[in-house]
Amino acid sequence: MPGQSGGQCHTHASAWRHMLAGLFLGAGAMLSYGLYHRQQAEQAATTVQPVREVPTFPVYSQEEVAKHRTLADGVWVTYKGGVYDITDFVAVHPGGDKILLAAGGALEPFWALYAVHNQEHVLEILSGYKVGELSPEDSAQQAASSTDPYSSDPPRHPALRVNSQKPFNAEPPSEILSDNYITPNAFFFKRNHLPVPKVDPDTYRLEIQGLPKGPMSLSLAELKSKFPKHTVTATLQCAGNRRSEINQVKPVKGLNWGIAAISNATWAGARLRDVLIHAGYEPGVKGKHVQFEGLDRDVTGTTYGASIPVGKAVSEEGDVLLAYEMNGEELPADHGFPVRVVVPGTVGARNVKWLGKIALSEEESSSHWQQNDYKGFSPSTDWDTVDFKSAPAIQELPVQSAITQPAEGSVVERSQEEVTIKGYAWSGGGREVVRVDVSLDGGRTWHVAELRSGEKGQEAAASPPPGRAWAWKLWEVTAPLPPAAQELEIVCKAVDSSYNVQPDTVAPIWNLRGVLSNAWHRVRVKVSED
Ligand SMILES: Nc1nc2c(c(=O)[nH]1)N[C@H]1C(S)=C(S)[C@@H](COP(=O)(O)O)O[C@H]1N2
Ligand SMILES: [Mo]
Repeated sequence: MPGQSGGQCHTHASAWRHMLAGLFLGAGAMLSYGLYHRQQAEQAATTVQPVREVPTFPVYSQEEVAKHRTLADGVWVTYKGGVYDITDFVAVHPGGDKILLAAGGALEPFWALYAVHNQEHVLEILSGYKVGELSPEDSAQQAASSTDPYSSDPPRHPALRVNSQKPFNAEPPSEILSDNYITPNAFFFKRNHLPVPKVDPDTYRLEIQGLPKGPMSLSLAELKSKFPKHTVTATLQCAGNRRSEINQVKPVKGLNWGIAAISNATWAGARLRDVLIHAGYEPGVKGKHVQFEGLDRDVTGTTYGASIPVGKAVSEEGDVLLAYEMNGEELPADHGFPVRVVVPGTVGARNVKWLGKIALSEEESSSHWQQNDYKGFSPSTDWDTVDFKSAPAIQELPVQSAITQPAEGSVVERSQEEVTIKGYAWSGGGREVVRVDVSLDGGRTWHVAELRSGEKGQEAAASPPPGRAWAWKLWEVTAPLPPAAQELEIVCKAVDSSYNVQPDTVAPIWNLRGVLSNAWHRVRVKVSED
């Protein structure tokens, strides 16, 4: 299994289930192995430290631990001064063989990267494999050297709702989301699979491969000076936006995003098309996909990666950018400094941050996130039957809308006589949202909302060119309170320029990864009689 990043914590979760099953199946063998080890440990304990109290463990030096790096020699690891023989655990480790990377040394640096391990039941499992104590000198030295790979992550705004601290994943409170047509950088949702890499803009090079003019690279200064600066306002949405609603139907793996894993920014940079042409691209050049690699890496050195169809990459109307600015500022660290790909109309996952490499290829990116994640499946597909090869990678996203105000569970005063509803609407592939319908009675009757494409009072004069509506619309409607209602079920649904509509309920679009969640958004509020 490739990189176990935060994004795959989900993968871990089910893997844990598989592992537990494995534990049961292998319980007999393991139990006897465990007993054998305990005897060994006890024998060793008596030789090293002839004391009566149990349990005592023998003391090992780091050098001794380091001799156990293979299944043949036994796989030992240390954690907080304890020594563990996890030879038998390797086969059932949810993250597979990667556990061997820690063999002969400390778990801390790995667990720091994959925070999914920091749970009580994981420690419990580990404690069953304890065979010794690490010598105090080696233990102290380890504590000093095991650094947190997330320690150089940038500071973040305290208003963000954090879904995961390491790697950092957060969304703005939904009320804030619709306050601005252009989401301020600090509030723009953040979705990182790995630690934020530190990139020196002076030595940065963008590698370009698979094009007629041969492998080449560009410095940041060249990217800025050799190619015209192009500006695009585009909404970015994570495939997992609104996963929490999918979770309510039946739990899935993944970050429990609310409705705000979506934001809108004005990006500026070089057009990917111009850079590809600079590298020799012309019609007829072989290659179906443009692959991207990030500079963020997991412990094995595997980088984040994704790809898009070449047609999107080279199209003049595709507006794909190698962006170095976000809302008039240099790209913030969390959003890909110094350069990220912005693929308007396409799922967040393909908008690769901290861009290190571009390659034209006959194949899609081989990365985990292109091959085994970010795909949609039938509600009947589960983790035992799923075949990731059977579904295409998500690229253009479906039509979406959600209510940002009022909040779920809030109270509307009867004496106000009316209620104002606000939200956002967007569709993938450059399809413009042409209408948003809002209901106060669960979808029996509807009001048509007013749409806007700019900050209040400074709306865009003209619609975007057909097929290039990359930015969301904010919408608002004020409707009379239904006379007798004590509770309102507020619903919104959007229609795009292809007359695509949102499904009315979540259950029929449930999928095991909880992606593509775009059912009618529903918010319940109480009407108070004052
Ligand atoms: N290099 C790199 N690029 C990445 C990611 C990542 O973890 N590493 N996450 C992807 C995902 S899944 C999303 S939704 C968007 C989020 O972009 P943002 O953090 O700027 O909102 O970045 C994408 N690009
Ligand atoms: Mo995402």
